Amino acid sequence: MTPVFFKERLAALQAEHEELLKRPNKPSLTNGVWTRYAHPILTAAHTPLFWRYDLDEKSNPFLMERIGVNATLNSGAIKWKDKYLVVVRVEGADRKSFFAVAESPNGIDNFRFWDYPITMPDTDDPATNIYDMRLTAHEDGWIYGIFCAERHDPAAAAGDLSAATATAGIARTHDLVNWERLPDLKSRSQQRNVVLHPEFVDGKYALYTRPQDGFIDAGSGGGIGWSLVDDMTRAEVGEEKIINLRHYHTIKEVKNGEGPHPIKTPQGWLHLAHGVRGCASGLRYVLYLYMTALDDPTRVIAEPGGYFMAPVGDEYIGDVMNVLFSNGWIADPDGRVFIYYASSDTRMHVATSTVEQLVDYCLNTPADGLTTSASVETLKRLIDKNLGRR
Ligand code: M1P
Repeated sequence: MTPVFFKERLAALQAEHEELLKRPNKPSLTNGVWTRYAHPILTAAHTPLFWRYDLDEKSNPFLMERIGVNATLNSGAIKWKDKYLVVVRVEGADRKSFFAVAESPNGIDNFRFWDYPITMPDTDDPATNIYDMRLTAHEDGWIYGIFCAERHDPAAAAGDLSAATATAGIARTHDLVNWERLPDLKSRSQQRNVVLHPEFVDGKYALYTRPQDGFIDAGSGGGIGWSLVDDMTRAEVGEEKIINLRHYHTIKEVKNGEGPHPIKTPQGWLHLAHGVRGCASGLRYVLYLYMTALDDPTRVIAEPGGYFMAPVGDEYIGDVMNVLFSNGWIADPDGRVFIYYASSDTRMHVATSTVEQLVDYCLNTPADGLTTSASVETLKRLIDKNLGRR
């Protein structure tokens, strides 16, 4: 029996989808450093209907969803032909992630996916899953995408179907449609959160790395690393220097990782990263900022104590609770910064700020003194200063 409601239901679905895509986004919350917006910029429901439904009444008389989308998360970002583009990690109901481009005219709403997802060529050793692309328009003229390529661990014990390995996959493009896949990054350790610095350093490509002992465990290798590479077509991590360390009883006690590539400012390179700590309810992922010197991007010149952004309200809830993660931001020539972040591995948001605000935040926020006593002394200094001004 062919239900009579096919056309009505399709029209209703299309109207609802269009309303969601066109929904204006308004500022909702600010702390003087960032401004959050009322709505996520992308959810699973934003993906095109023609990705999820067979729109042919004959082959899909019940207008069932045929291909489920579970989440839209950790997205790389780039300004491209005056549009704000995000390369979204789209996760299907089958748990496989893939990359798809969505674009917006203003960076805060009206994001729309391009018709087709990215066809990322495989290497000779195909990955099971790929995700979390960092985009870098490098001064060599290419746009590079570096992402995590995940495979079942060949050393896993028989029957262990969850042990995996994380490797940095590398690809490059001139148009974000056609991608040339390069060999995966060679490294002694597993690697996730690898990011290409936008400029040559000493005539070499520079990578932010995140050496880790296992798929989840950063272990002894934890910290954001730095390594120079001669050739991106056969990239290999040689000497690896940890430039941003983890510390006991901080927001990055368990692990940390570089977000998007740093923004160049007159005062130094501005970095966005995530820090992870453990608690009774699991891991807690927050975002933090730090700055490094222009003449030596490995030398930290400022690092505010604590987090820059942590989950708020609905952001706590999702597939992986208590997580903010960012691997994309865009700095406009006028100084506005669009920070694209995912909450709880489920949906994408934007927060806005300016280079001036973010640098002020980095240079004038007290560093983490690493003990309660140091924190209290820092607080007392501010109180002393403020009491005469009440
Ligand atoms: O689930 C939170 C995040 O966990 C991993 O990040 P990291 O390696 O830094 O701990 C990644 O799987 C990331 O995609 C995910 O958002």
